[in-house]
Amino acid sequence: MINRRKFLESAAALGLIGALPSKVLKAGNKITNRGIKYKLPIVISTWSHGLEANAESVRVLNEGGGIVDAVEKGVMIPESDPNNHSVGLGGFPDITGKVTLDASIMGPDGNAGGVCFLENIVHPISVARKVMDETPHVLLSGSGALKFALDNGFEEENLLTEKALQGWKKMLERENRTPEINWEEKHNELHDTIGLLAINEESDIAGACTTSGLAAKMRGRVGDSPIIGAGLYVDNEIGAATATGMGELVLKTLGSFLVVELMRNGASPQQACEQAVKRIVDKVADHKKYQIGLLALSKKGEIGAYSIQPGFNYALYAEGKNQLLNAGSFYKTTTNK
Ligand code: SD4
Repeated sequence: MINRRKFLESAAALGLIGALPSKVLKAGNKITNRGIKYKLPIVISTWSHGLEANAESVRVLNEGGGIVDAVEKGVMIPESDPNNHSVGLGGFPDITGKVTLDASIMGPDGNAGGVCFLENIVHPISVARKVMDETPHVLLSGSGALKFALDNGFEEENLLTEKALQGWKKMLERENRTPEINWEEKHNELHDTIGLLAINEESDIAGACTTSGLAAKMRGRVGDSPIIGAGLYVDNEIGAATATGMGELVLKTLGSFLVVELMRNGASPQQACEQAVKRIVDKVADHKKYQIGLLALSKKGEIGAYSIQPGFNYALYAEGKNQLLNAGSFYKTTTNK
């Protein structure tokens, strides 16, 4: 469970307290989602930055926008926030001091696009969208992705802010530099990808996922977020899933695809997230060192959320309310200490 004081501090820092329903502010609030079916539309996304992203997605839907526009525009909010050190502008750099970005998007028609190891572009999600809409490919990487972006009118920008640079320097001073992400006491200080799933009134589903990846990662490292089936998966007949946390664990288990396949075989989104986390726990020997959070959304309007460690929260917009909720977790106290 996220520490209440830290949660309130971080929510206050984000200016969200006023927007949060009192339910969220109660320590110990947890939902399991079993059997709850919401009216459409629904938007669900990872971490507290998801509140603003959801609000933007809903705005797009309310104005008659398409479901793919809604997910793209939603995640563009944290991408352009310099105070968010896990996505887009202001992201923590890799070990060489360069910010490198991963993103993917998938629509109800089964089409998908992604970019990885992309530098100097604030909105990798929009480049991923162009890959999806305007090329026969799914994934472009590195200098090829950058060239494609520039050819399509995107402009280069320095993404490394002074604050991110200072935070990165402090990180490098630490003796233990094993990647650590999403632990309850470090929430909002370290790395939080945004994965966002949405379903509109017509029951069409789309998803988007974007990140600067692990802070101080090896040069060239690509995580789960741009890989269709790992960080994001959508099947318009079944539902969608997205992942956050230590990407290597999600890549080894194709987490999002697994969640959707479990739903296809009859699991509810909540059961599917729990079973997929259990799979990671069973199959990945060093999983206790890491955090993974999974979100799922079904065609019927149910949601699921679950993580390995306590401390994973997510933003849910449903039936007119946009709220931050805590996910249940496999371990009830953190296991990396
Ligand atoms: C990655 N999954 O690059 C991302 C990082 C993340 O919350 O999700 N952090 O491995």
